[in-house]
Amino acid sequence: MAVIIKSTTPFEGQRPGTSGLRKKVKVFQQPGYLENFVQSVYDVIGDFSGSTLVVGGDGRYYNKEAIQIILKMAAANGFGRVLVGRDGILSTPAASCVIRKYEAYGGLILSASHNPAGPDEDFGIKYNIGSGGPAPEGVTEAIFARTENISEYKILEVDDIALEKIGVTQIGEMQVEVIDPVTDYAELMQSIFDFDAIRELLSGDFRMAFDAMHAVTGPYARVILEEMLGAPDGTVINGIAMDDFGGGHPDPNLTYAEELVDMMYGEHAPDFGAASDGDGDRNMILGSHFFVTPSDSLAILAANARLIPGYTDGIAGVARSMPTSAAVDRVAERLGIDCYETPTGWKFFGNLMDADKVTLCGEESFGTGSSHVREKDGPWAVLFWLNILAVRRVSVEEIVKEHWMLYGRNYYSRHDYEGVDAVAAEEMMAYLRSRFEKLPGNNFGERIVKACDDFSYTDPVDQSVSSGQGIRVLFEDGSRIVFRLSGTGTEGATVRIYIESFEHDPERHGMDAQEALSDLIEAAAIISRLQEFTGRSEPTVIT
Ligand code: G16
Repeated sequence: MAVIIKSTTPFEGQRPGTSGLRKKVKVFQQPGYLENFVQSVYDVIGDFSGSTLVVGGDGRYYNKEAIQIILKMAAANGFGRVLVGRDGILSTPAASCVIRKYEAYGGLILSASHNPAGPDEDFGIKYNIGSGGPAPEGVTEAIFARTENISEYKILEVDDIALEKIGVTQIGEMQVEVIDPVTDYAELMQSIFDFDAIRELLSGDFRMAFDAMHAVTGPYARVILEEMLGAPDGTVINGIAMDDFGGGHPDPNLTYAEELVDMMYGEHAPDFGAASDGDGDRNMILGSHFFVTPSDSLAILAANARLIPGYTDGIAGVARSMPTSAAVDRVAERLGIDCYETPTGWKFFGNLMDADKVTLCGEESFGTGSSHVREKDGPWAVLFWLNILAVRRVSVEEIVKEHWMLYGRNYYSRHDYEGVDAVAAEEMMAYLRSRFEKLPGNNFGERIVKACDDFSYTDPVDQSVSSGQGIRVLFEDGSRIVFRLSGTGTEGATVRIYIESFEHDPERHGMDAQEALSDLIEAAAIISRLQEFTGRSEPTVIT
């Protein structure tokens, strides 16, 4: 078993985006491409010799091949042990859980999250640090800088390692330990939630459905919901994980989780419906004929946290990404705890959680989580809701409507324009920036623009500054429009427009969000000249 040093030259554009490096599978399959990125990670993360690395992915096409490369390179670079999920599987929150539990040096997670999978689709990789969370910007920037001047990588010349069975294999100086992907995570969930109460709920008339979208949460949901909590067989739909996710788009939203949505709005709709995404970090929550926006869900979890065994002592604080609605801010105010507004992307929550400044955090993009791990966590959010329902014994719709009565309703919607010409999208953003001085004072219908800016964040823990995080148009009545370009797409640009207004009057809580926001939606088109720049008049996805 010899360590081979192969000379290589940099590949262009290996800059990790919002959630690591995401590219088409074909890009990753180029000889040396993955190796360059992995070596760049190993080169900049410090002295890990003899320590433990966690490796796993969402099981998408190219997962297995990538893991073999990563393991052989880990051995050649001096790791002492790698913990890898059986068959190379670990959901993103489970990987975070394993990194923390076994005090690993860090982990490599293979996923392109909710993006479709298959030979012509997407693949991705990201490095998580010892706290279990995504590497902070300083580290991802260092990785990127290294990819630009890398000249060689190290790999152990050895046969592929068997990953189908639990057990330990020695390769070179390193141990490869294959672990059950579900066990540690399920134990953590059991330590947070009242499994007896949920079991009792599920044994009565209450009916639920969980859509795993043929992605990584299938095995997790079957073990936790059906085996441990006694939900009837068949509660988990699309539960067989496939390397192309069944040809679908495993993004749990009203557009892509079609089967679940049809069921929840059908004649015999279950009481509770939930879905998770490709790598298990996102969640969508539905009641019978009722959709809970992710922003409302975060606020409701925060307001009800004391009902959950893991949070009976209360929560330290909350955080949300800037484009997420301010619903949780109102809960924080009432609870007398801090609320932080961060840029988009989970990595910004890590420092706040490590410093015990926040317990719960979330994003409008179907991501919710807490300090139990350092990733957003789909099944955790589902169990949180089930635990609340088991205690309160009212419907999802009643919980949400009561919440609005108490706190007011934040009408909210996100419009995505996918596959837009990248140059046109940048030009539109530049145009918007050029209008910062001119817009304040202008009115759009009843609403008057108060201020415009490009969101900038100073991390309260390490004082690092992240600027250019999204253009905000803030109105005098508290409503707002946010424009940003996605950092996770792999084709062209995705323009995201986030629209929000606040309604205190319960008489006006029953509107459809698109209707309630229609004047702001129109204003967004006028302010950005979206159609002129991009040729688009209708969004690809509305949430
Ligand atoms: C999108 C969402 C973000 C989220 C990110 C990563 O980013 O808008 O809120 O943090 O995906 O999510 P995941 O890890 O589930 O892929 P962007 O940059 O495309 O807007």
